[in-house]
Amino acid sequence: MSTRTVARQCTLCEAHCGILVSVDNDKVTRIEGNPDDVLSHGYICPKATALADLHSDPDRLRRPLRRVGDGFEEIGWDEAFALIGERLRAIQRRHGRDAVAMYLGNPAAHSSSVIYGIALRVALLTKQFYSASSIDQFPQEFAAWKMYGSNVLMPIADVDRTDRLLILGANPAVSNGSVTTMPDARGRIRAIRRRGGTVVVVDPRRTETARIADEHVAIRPGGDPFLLLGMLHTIVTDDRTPPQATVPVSGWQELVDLVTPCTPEDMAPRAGVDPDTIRRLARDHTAARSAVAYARIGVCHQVTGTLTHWLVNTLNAVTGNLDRPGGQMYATPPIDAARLVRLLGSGYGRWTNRRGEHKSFRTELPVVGLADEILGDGPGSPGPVRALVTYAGNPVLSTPQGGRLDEALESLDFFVAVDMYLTETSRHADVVLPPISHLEREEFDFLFPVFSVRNNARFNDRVIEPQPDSLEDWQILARLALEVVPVPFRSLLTRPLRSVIDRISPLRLGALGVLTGPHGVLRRGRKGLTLNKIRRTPGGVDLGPLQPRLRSLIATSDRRLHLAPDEFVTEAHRLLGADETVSEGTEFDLRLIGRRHLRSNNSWLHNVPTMVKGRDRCTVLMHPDDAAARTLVDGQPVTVTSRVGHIEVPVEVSDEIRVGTVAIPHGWGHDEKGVGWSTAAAHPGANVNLLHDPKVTDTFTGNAAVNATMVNVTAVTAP
Ligand SMILES: Nc1nc2c(c(=O)[nH]1)N[C@H]1C(S)=C(S)[C@@H](COP(=O)(O)OP(=O)(O)OC[C@H]3O[C@@H](n4cnc5c(=O)[nH]c(N)nc54)[C@H](O)[C@@H]3O)O[C@H]1N2
Ligand SMILES: Nc1nc2c(c(=O)[nH]1)N[C@H]1C(S)=C(S)[C@@H](COP(=O)(O)OP(=O)(O)OC[C@H]3O[C@@H](n4cnc5c(=O)[nH]c(N)nc54)[C@H](O)[C@@H]3O)O[C@H]1N2
Ligand code: SF4
Ligand SMILES: [Mo]
Repeated sequence: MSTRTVARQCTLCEAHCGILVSVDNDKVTRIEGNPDDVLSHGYICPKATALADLHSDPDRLRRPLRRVGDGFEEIGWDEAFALIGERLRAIQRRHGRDAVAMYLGNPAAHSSSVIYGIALRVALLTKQFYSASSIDQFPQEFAAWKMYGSNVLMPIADVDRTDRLLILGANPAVSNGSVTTMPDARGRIRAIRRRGGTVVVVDPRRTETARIADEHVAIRPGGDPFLLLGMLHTIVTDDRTPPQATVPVSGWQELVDLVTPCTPEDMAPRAGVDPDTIRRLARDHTAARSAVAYARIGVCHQVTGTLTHWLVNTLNAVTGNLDRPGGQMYATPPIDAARLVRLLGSGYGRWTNRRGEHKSFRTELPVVGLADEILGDGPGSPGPVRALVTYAGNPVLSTPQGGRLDEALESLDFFVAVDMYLTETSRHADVVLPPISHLEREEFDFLFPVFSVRNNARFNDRVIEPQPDSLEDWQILARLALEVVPVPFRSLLTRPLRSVIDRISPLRLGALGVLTGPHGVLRRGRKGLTLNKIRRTPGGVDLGPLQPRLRSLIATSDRRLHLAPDEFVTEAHRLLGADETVSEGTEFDLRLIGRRHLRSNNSWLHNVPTMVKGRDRCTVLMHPDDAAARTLVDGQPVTVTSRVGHIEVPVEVSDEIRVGTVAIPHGWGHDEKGVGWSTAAAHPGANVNLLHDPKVTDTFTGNAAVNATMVNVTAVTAP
C-alpha cells in the first residue's frame, strides 16, 4: 500500500475548502481541491498546499519543551503535565483563581478540540479569560445579542441566492468569507452578477473584491455608520410603513425618530460618500428582489463596530431581507450549536478588568487589557494575573498592546503555551505543549457549518498517522483540565479519570450531536444522518439551501426582533453630536487600516517558503498623491509613527487606496530573539500592532479598534 488519496478539509481558514490529499508512504505528494466537495466544489486557494509544508516543517515542535535559562529542553508528556499542574495549582491557591489567565487563539476555532479548550477554562474557574474574538467579531456578536437575544445568532449573508450584495469592510475575494463561510467567494460573487444581480463594495481600498464588483464606494475609514444612517433616512422617508418580518418587530418608531434628521447631505462629509450615492445605494437595496448587506472585520475594528453591525442588520431587516432567501439568514447545521447555546446569556458586565474600563462579554474580557492585568502598576505592584495558558494564539503579534505584552509575558510567574511553534508569544513560555499537525487530525467540525452559506455536513479524515507518544490538542487540554481542577486523592484518581476522559473524544461528542441534531436519525428516521454516514461520503453531504428559521431561534425575552435597542440609539445620538475634528490638524495626518493577503493567514504561515516568496508584503500602501506630498517613492523605507509607537516598512505606492488613508497588514514582525521560525526570520516585516493603542476600542465590547489609527509617514533618516 503506497499511494493513497484522502478527502478532508483545509482547516487554515473559515472557508474549510474540501481537499484531496495524496500520500505516498506518509509523505504528502499532492494537495488539490475536491471537485465532489458539497460546499467548495473543487476550489482551493494557494494556502491549502501549506498544510503539507507545515506537517513536514523541521521547525514544528514534536515534543514538549521546558524552559532552562534562556533556552528550552525536551521533556516527556507526563513530566510536563505534572510540572504544570503543580505550578498552576500553587499559584491559584496562593493568589486566587483569577491569578491564572487563559487566551484562546484563532486556529482553536478551526478544530473540534476547542470543546476541551472551553473545558479547561471551566476547570480553571477564572474570570481572566481572553480570546481572539475580542480582536475580531465581538461587535457582531454584541449587536446580535441585543437584536435577536443571543450573541451566537449572528445572521449570515445568503450570497448564493441574493440579487444584490452590499459588502462593507470585508474582502472575501481574499479572505473567502468570515461569519459567512463561502469558499470560492470570487466565484460566488461572479455568479451573482452572472444571474443579473449586482455587487457593491464599500471599502477605503479598491480591493480584490471591489475589482470584480459592479461598483466600488471608497468610503472614509470609520464612515460606515454615517453612510448607513443616511441610507436608512432615505428608506424611511420614502416609505414609513413598518417592515414585514417572520417574527414580531419592536423599535420601528424609535428607528424612524433617530434617522429622520440624518439626511444624506448631512451624513455625506462624515461618510466620505456623496449624498446621491447614499440615496442610490438605499433605493437599490429596497428595490432589489432580494438584497443583503454583509459587513465584517473592517467595520468590527472600529470604535463604532457594534453600532455599525447593528445598522447593517437593521438595513437588512427594514428592507424585508432578514430570514428570507437572498437576505440575511441562519443555517441549519448537522449539530445545531447556536440553538443549543442561545439561551446561555451573554455574560455581559458580570465583572470588569481591574481598572473597571472593560466589562466582561461572553464571560470573557477584551484582550487589549491583558498586558495591563499582568503588569499592573509596575514591578512593586503587579496586576492580578500571575500565570497564563495560551492555546493556538500569538497575541504578541495579533493584539494592540503598544509593545507591553512582550514585557508582560516575560514577567509572569508561569506560562504554558499549547502551540506547535516557538512564536513571538510562546518563546516566553515555561512549558510549550505541541499538538499533532493538522493533517494528523481526524475530526468533525461543528462550528463553521453554523455560518456556512449552504447547509452541509463534512468529515475530516486523518491523512497521516500521528507518531507514537504524540497528543492532539483535545488530549492536551483535557489533561491540563484534570491537572488544575481540585481533585481529592489526586495520585489515586488521576488514572481512572484519564481513562474516562480519553473515551469522551470530540468525535464521540460530534456523533451524538449529529444523531440528535436537526438532520439526525433521531429526528428524521432512517433517512437521517449519522456521523458514520457523513464519514462514508468523502465530499460531504449537501443539506440544501438555508431555510427561514428565526421564529424558532429568536431568544429575546419578548421573542421580538429589536430594531432599536436603547443603548444603540443613545450611542448613535452621541456619535452624531460628537466633534470629529479633534484628531485633525495634529502631527498625525493619515488614517491607518489593515489588509490581508491571499498567501498569509494572520501571523503563522510566514515560515512556509511558498507563502512568502516574491515581493515584500509587509508594506505601507499609500496613494500617489500622499506619496508625492511627502516626496516618497515606491519601495522606499519609511517610518510609520502613531501616538503609541513606530515601525519601519517599505512604502508601496498605489492608487487603489483612498487619499489620506494607508494600509499595513498584521501578523508580521518575526525578528524577536528565540522565535523558532527560521524561514520567517529571513523576511520578518514589522508588527503593525505596535502602532495601535490598546485603549482605542469598540464602545460596547472593548474589541480592538485598529482600523482608523492616526499616523504619519516619514522617510527613514540616515542613522
Ligand atoms: N492589526 C490587526 N490585528 C489583527 C487583525 C487585523 O485585521 N489587524 N486581525 C485579528 C483577527 S481577525 C484574528 S482572528 C487574530 C488572530 O490572532 P491569534 O489567534 O492570536 O493569532 P494567530 O496568528 O492566528 O496565531 C495562531 C497560533 O496558533 C498556532 N497554531 C496553529 N494551528 C494550531 C493548532 O491546531 N493547535 C494549536 N495548539 N496551535 C495552533 C500557530 O502556530 C500560531 O502560533 O488576529 C487579529 N489581529
Ligand atoms: N488570506 C487570508 N484569509 C483570511 C485571513 C488571513 O489572514 N488571510 N484571516 C481570516 C480571519 S481570522 C478573518 S477574521 C477573516 C476576515 O475577513 P475579512 O473581513 O474579509 O477581512 P479583510 O480582508 O481584513 O477585510 C477587511 C476590509 O475592510 C476594509 N476596511 C478597513 N477600514 C474600513 C472602514 O472603516 N470601513 C469599511 N467599509 N471598510 C474598511 C479593509 O480595507 C479591508 O478590505 O479572514 C480570514 N481569512
Ligand atoms: S480558502 Fe484557502 S486557506 Fe482557506 S480553507 Fe480554503 S484552501 Fe484553506
Ligand atoms: Mo479572525
